[in-house]
Amino acid sequence: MRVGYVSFIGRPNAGKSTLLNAIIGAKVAIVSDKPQTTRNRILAVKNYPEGQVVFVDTPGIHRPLHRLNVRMVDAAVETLREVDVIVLLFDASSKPGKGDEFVSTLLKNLATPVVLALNKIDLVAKRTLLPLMERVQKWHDFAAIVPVSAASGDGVDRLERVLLERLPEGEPMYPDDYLTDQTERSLVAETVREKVLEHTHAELPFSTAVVVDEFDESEREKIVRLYCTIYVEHDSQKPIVIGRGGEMIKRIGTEARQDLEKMLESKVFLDLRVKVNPDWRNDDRALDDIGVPRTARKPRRR
Ligand SMILES: Nc1nc2c(ncn2[C@@H]2O[C@H](COP(=O)(O)OP(=O)(O)OP(=O)(O)O)[C@@H](O)[C@H]2O)c(=O)[nH]1
Ligand SMILES: [Mg+2]
Repeated sequence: MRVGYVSFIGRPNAGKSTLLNAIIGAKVAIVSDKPQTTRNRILAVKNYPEGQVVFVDTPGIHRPLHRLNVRMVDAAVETLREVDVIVLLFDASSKPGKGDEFVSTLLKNLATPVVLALNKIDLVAKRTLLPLMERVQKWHDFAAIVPVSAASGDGVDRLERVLLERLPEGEPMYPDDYLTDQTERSLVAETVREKVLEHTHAELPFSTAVVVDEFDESEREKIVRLYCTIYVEHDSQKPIVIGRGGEMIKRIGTEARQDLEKMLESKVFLDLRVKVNPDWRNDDRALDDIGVPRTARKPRRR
């Protein structure tokens, strides 16, 4: 049996969470077209006839300007030393830039094999792939380069084969019905946040956090009652999330509830409120409450 940890790393928006969901065949990580969507490490397990792979999705690596982002980037960087194979995801429809070079410097001095996944090949002409491969090959001595489309599933099987082959032999670490380390509570908060990300623009997606205040499953067979707070940073952002006549918050609530009813296999009552928590992105206590874990690096004084 091949068994081990495989982490997805890369720039924000490369498609790491989309790839995780595609491989697992379930929505374990939220996805959005805004960068910095994933704020936590997300672990999900897949069993194969020939082994078990523990996939680790990580926040996109970027220049952190808030304590939140320091935690996010550290969470991603810390996984590099803890896994058996690293998948570096690159958005093949974007131009390689300084950020990508920075990410590849993190791979230096690691003995861990790194597989480069060129993602979003559905968006690019085939003839551009070869020159792109030649260019990105210089970043690192990759164990393999695999073009994929996480969105269409193209090439994903092949990537999984390549990863399995590079894992050590061993016995499965998780029971075969284990899916993810994400609690229902965090999946609820993330689902609500996904809808906020989908419907808001500019700074709002970055300054939003969602907390589940109450998860009432006392009548689980009949209905799950969820009470959540959407935090924003400024008074001026509150009316945007609420919308004219409450239109926006209603839409966010309806879409989140529909997803949650499928996920929890139950009828859902979802209560959303919006509160202002100024500068929560730099507030260690607020970050602990939101569930973005502390990392080894000490926060810098600002
Ligand atoms: N066309 C296309 N779009 C994709 C593909 N993979 C991901 N996307 C889109 O790219 C955007 C970012 O996807 P995510 O999976 O959230 O990216 P991520 O790397 O997890 O981003 P962060 O969590 O911010 O680091 C979303 O709009 C996805 O729908 C792909 O293969 N093709
Ligand atoms: Mg993500």
